[in-house]
Amino acid sequence: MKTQMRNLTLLLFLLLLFLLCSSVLSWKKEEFRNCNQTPFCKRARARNPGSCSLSARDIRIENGDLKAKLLPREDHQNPDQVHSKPLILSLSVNGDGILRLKIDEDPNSDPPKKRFEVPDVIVEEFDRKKLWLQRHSTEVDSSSSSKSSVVFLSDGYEAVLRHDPFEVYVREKGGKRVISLNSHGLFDFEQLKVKKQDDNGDDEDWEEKFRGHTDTRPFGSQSISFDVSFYGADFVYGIPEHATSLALKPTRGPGVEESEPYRLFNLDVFEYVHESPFGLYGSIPFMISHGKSRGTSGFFWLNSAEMQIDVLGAGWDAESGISLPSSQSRIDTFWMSEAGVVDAFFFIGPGPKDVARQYTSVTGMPSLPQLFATAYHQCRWNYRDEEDVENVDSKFDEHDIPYDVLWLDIDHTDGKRYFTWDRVLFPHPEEMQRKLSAKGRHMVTIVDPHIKRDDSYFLHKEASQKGYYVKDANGNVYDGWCWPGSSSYPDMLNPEIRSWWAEKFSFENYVGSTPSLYIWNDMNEPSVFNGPEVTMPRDALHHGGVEHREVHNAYGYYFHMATSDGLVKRGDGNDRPFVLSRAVFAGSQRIGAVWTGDNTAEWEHLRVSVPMILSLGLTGMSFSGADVGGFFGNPETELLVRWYQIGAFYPFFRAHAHHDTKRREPWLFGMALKYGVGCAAGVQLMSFTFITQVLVIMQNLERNTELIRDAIRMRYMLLPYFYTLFREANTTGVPVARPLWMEFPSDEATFINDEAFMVGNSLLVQGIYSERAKHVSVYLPGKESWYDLRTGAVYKGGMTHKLEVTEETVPAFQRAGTIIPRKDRFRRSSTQMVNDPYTLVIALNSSQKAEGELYIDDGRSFAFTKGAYIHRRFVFTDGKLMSLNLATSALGGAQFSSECVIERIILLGHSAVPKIALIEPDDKTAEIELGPLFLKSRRGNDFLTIRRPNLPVAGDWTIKIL
Ligand code: NBV
Repeated sequence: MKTQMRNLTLLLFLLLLFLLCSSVLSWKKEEFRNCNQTPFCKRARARNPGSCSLSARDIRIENGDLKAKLLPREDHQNPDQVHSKPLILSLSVNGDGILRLKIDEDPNSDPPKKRFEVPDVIVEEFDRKKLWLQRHSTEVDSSSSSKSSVVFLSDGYEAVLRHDPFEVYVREKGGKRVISLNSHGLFDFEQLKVKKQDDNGDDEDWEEKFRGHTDTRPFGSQSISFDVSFYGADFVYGIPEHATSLALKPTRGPGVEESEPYRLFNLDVFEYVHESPFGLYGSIPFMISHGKSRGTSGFFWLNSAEMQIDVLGAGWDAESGISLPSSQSRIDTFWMSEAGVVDAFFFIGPGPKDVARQYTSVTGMPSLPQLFATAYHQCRWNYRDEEDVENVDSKFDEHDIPYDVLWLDIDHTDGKRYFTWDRVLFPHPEEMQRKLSAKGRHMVTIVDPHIKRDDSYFLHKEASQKGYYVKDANGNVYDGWCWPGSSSYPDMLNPEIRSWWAEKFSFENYVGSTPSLYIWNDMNEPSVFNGPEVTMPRDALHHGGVEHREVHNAYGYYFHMATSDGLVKRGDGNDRPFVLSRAVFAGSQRIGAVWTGDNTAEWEHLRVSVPMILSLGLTGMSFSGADVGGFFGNPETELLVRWYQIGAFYPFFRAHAHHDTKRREPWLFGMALKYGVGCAAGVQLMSFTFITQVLVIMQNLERNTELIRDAIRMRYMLLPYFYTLFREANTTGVPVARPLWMEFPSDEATFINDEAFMVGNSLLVQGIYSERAKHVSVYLPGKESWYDLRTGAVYKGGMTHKLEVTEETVPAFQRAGTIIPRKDRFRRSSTQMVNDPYTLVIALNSSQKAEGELYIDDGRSFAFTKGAYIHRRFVFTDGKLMSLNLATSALGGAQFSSECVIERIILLGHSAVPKIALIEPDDKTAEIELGPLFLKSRRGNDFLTIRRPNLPVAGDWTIKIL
């Protein structure tokens, strides 16, 4: 009996421990609407192909655009009895082959209000590149006798407006189609209306309820939807933010398991799942198609209302009777939005990098971050107090681990009143920042958009007095619930309010801030705990009578913008801002960085982080990362180490954790993490196995720290390469982290690969996404070889290699034919490495050639925009390496100089064993020896190393290998 009791108690105890230990992670699906619960989505999905009866009429060139009226066909037949209000269509053409299509209500037909067009996204230069169309030609399709108007788009392309039924498409001159809109006749545009007394229209038009929230619609339903087809396409990508694969899976069609459409609606989704089309924190309505036969094209719809997008599986339209005039492979998509106008851009590519350039020529280039921001960030919710900060900071030094930024989450404030400090925990914020700054380190504090409704809080007082808050549907200040309790939200759509907000970051206004302090914007979807779907009601009102539904997806963008402007304005205005934002929209790349929000410490979340970052990069947001280690839950040691190893290659590299998790700074995770929250320890308490395991773990502790240190150091070594890539993104729109197909566009084997990615054009990184993996398959594209980044071992390109997994690193390879600049000395922070010498790693291809670039500037100010930078191209050919100038002097003549030298050149794949290197123009020599790839390499081959050539990094020189 006694034994039974004991067993039972033990069982209960184990059960209790299990419940405590297993983090019951749950995504509260029912809090969010699905398409069926979203009237505009449900209606649109129910429509049949061919249901659009609009045709184009009154076609003319006006102000350099092709204009037309869209009217239902029956109105054309009885022009005397026109009963519909027309829509106005305009097509304009911009340099670089970009077609812009706008469709809106006719201002002459007295719409009850102007529909919302998203301001401040399209960059000014874009409008200046408009081509003024002079004429259009008309052609008649012999089979259907339908007429079309054709305009010039670029040398090889034309834009076509078919009249009846109306359709817009881009084609190669006289030939194959590239992208089309309304080819399936799914276009629909609900015009604004005002409720009349006797209106017996659908109730849903005027009011809708969801989980106890009522959404009033004073102008009725105002949605827009249409189909878009991509020709010669094998896959479509983009439209972040979703936790899903890079190549977007069909959401409906024959043989497709019908799913929700990809939703674009900025939401704070608690504990999101790793494979779902549901909308997360950011929305970028830009889709890219890619295929072997045609290459790449893109479609961007500038619209900030909720959007839902279906990717239609082949054959979805089989019964429609519509056949498109193309034998090419095609992907059809269906776009639905709750409000706004049609303001759409067609990008012709034809290469992936062309599309990146074309999209960023509309929405702006990614800004160039400060150098420190490209290094490693240490974050946690929360570093408790100044002592904690000091302790964490000094431990990094003690363990010889570099880091650049220490982050403070919401609890550093006085009761979640942003721009304040909890003076008990943080009595000396300036001194704390100065201490970090003395080591070249920085601090980031969080500033969220919910303002505590506390009359003694200066920010609330001012915002209320000035009437700067978003209003509810009745015109009263909107009051929602968030961290500080009852809160209101500044109306960031209003430029005046943005500028007021920006002032709050001046050193005088933000008491306790110093020049080394930067900002983190969280919860800016905006997140409202008691709002519908955890956000602001759609009928809330913004500046100019704009309903929240119209601007929702851009609220966070404007908040991010105002914060970033604030950092630019403070001080001398010459310090590049750094603001991390959770919510993003098209154009956010100009403002700052993004991270993928509250992920979980699970292998599948590590896996999905890669396609999420790649999708963001494809749509402009190059500076993106995921919380290393996973925000929720406690990662096992192995997962944490692997996460660091891949995180070191994310463009934005930050470790972060929820306050309920065990501390996991690089030096102290071992035992604690291995045993979760002490569960196993509890069960095995004092047992022999437990004690031996503790001893093993103690040894591992050191090893684990070493592995993380190595991963972080790898990032620091590669900082010159990363910074060069950030500059490339800043001038071309091509992201730092790229899908393989961006570098190998005709290699089909790369099209759905989202487990590996390219960092720039020279590095391929493959993640390890499972526990205790012994082997990993790595596909290395192209005809040339690849060199293992650590060992220099050579692998053939164009095939999949089954490799043994090592604990030291995730597989990473340098592509033959490239040159990577590195800095090999380890310091406390990137700032302290500024004057350190460079190493060049030259990976020769089969023709014994290689090329690479290095970009350097002051890493801090805007002087680079006036030409103060060094930009070199290194070319290795015919046995000599040349350094050529790439900097243009046209920018305004500002200078940047550097005394840094190249102290080591490592040659991989050289076919001979030369002894000496001759440097021109000085006629000096340098020795060539066999040396390791890394100074502290414990193993590996020896490679040709030119020692101490000490070549000026800024100069022109040639070095011959004899
Ligand atoms: O500010 C607290 C957290 C933050 O640490 C995290 O990174 C954000 O994504 N924040 C969300 C709010 C609470 C999340 C449960």
